[in-house]
Amino acid sequence: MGVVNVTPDSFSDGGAWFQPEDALAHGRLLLEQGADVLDVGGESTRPGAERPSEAEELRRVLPVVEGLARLGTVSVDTMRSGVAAAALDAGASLVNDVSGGLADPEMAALVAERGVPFVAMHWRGHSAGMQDRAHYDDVVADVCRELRERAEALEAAGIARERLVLDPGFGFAKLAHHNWELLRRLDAVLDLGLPVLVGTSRKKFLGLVGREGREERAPLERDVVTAVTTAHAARAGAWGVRVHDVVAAVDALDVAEELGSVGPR
Ligand code: PMM
Repeated sequence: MGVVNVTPDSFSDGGAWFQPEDALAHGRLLLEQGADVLDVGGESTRPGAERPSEAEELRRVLPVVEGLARLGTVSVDTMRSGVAAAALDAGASLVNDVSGGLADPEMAALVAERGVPFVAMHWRGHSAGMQDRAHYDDVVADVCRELRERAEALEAAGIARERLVLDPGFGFAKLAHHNWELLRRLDAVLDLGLPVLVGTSRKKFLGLVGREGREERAPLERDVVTAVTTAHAARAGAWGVRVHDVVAAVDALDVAEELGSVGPR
């Protein structure tokens, strides 16, 4: 899954594809590089970010979804049912909601009605205050329990189980050691029995790894470490990885495939 952020302020590629024509060109390139899905989002979820209005989010994502859906499979990365509905009308074929349906009480019903796949990420609150919620007894057990409860609630709201994908939410209400613990024990998330999406790409904990006492890697310098986590996620049996650098991800998946325990792409 290649990331197309149509935002002025994403931590990972802030502003680079904010103009629709730039986002379209970028999405086209990611497809050529081997992305199976393009994830188009108009709201930055970096820690501390303020939310755009719904009108602004629609203005950002709709032309890009419409253009890219002509070229390939598009998911819309949104927490708003109104944005999801408009993006599905514009050609998107799945919804990626970092709040797993918690941010908007209408989201689950909309997705159920449209019968599209839904990525439900582990989430504990909006970005402005989320790092204050990074408290766990056992991060793996707690995230798995919260994801299982979310999946049950989404099913109860009418989303077919076979359309659900779960995501442990790397970097969302999690400190570096929480992210590593989840990555180390991805098998526990997979044991929930649903496909798992992994989104580690360019996140802060990858900027910090091995850098004690030194400056962290800048976001654009995190693609090699991201690729290593991609190979790990694939070998563990993840359904997908959400990445900025598709070339590196394809290389990592080729290595993972050669090493075994991952099916052919
Ligand atoms: N991370 C970001 C945005 N959307 N969606 C899913 N399912 N999983 C993630 O980990 C995730 C996401 C934030 O990263 P970005 O600002 O680089 O897009």
